Amino acid sequence: RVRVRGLSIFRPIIYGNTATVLTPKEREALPSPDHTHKWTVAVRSAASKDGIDSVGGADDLSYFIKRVAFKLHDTYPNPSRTIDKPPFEVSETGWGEFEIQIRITFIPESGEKAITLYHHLKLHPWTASGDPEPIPPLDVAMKMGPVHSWQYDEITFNDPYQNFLTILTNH
Ligand code: SLL
Repeated sequence: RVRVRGLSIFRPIIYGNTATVLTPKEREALPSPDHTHKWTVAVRSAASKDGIDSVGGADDLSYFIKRVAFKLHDTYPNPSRTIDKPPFEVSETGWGEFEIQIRITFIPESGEKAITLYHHLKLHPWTASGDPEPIPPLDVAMKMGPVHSWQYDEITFNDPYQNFLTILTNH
């Protein structure tokens, strides 16, 4: 296996979450009535045409990502959620914000080590000033609509193996 020395190649991704306040009806239907929000945490291609709402298709990162493991808060059953095919995302309900560990494993051809990202799950609305403010009541937050919290990043591969480089560039 031959490395292409001196070459760097990157792939743009976004990772983060969307969150929505549960309606009273949705809450009644849950086994845990203390849950207030539904949310989705995901790793997606930043190069996809349809952005954060897309799943699969043009957004398919599986040509170089083999697996994404999302480590949730210990209050969740089976907090380690491993996703082996796109969309690389986990949807849950809950009541609180917490740090999610996101471990990305690349295809074996890459010869690359897994990388770990961190995302603070955001449930509550952003404030205009960015200053901490009291969390608005749920009925107010509901009217404000879904909360989005996404980060852009570039996964860079230095001195990639020739065959991995071919996989990346031919996609
Ligand atoms: C907090 N440090 O106290 C955070 C922890 C944990 C949120 C938030 C679990 C739901 C379930 C859930 O929402 N955990 O019981 O399945 O705010």
